Amino acid sequence: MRFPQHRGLLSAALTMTLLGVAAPSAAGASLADRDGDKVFDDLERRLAHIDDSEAVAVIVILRAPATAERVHDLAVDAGGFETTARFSIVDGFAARMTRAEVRAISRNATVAHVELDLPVHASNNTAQDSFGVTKARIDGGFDGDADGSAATYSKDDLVAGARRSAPSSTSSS
Ligand SMILES: [Ca+2]
Repeated sequence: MRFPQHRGLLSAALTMTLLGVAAPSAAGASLADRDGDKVFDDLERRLAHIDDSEAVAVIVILRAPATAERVHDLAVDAGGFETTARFSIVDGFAARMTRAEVRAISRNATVAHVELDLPVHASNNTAQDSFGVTKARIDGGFDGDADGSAATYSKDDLVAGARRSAPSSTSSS
């Protein structure tokens, strides 16, 4: 499934929530459609610098499920672009489109927006304050201080950690 390798405002937010994926490396102003034409700013910049016949990888987010029939009809209406993946977690699909195809599909009422299809990078840093030792320390107010000096560490201070145990063997030999 190609979904985790794509980015975009909606898809990235959902991906981060479900899979612990961090914000795209190029996050920021690019993940916006400031002129409201349903084509993200970074895609518009890219389209401005390609030939009419060149296709770019895009993600199209729909306002309805990306059924095979719906995506096929959108492709026919917009000029016959190549669809590379359909998504079920979000209503959308990936495709390769020319500038004219992007403009055509963005005018369709079923389309929420069109964005560049670029890589994202996995990270698990954001969960540290929500689970495990850090969460327990925050909720319980534990600072590990047992020697009377919270600003320093000594052999008398307390240390907590988490260890993942190997599954017990079920061998019957
Ligand atoms: Ca735009």
